[in-house]
Amino acid sequence: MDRISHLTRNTKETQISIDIDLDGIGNSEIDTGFKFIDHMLTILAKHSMMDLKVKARGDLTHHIIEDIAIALGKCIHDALGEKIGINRYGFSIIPMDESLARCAIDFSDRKALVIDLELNDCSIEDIAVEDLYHFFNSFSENAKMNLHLHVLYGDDNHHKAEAAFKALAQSIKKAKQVVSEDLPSTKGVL
Ligand SMILES: [Mn+2]
Repeated sequence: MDRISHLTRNTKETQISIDIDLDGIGNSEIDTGFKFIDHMLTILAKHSMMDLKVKARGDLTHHIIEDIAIALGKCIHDALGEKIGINRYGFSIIPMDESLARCAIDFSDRKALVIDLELNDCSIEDIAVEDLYHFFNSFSENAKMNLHLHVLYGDDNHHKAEAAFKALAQSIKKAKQVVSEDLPSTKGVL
């Protein structure tokens, strides 16, 4: 069965359209109006081997980034379906030059977020650091996943964020992989 999902989300604040194929080859078409988010979502697709199309417009930066994260999280949750046979867990430690990020995830159907990206400026490129934190909060909530994401060290904020997205991508790549015919839960439901 194809693990694909599409979501169009139109509110008075934003217009978001997302197409995802969990079993893709890392292709992406990303147009959010924010170059740094485009860069990060392109990285997310490439290093998780998901095909991803995102088109987003809206009124305020905070609204647009939040609603992209909501829609993207929902799409991943939807595309995972019953989660039969998936690894469920994924983890990675990824360098980006002098920065190092560590990520561990569980597609548990429950949201938990523990995050510290060690970002010490108010902004990275064309977005606010708080919008980036808000992205991971809304994403983990709507994907219904445990997300533990930490930058262990680094100097450059762009590198730190990029390492974090690459670590998340590598973790998703492992967690979504189908490795058996059984549901990976002693409870019998995910
Ligand atoms: Mn970069």
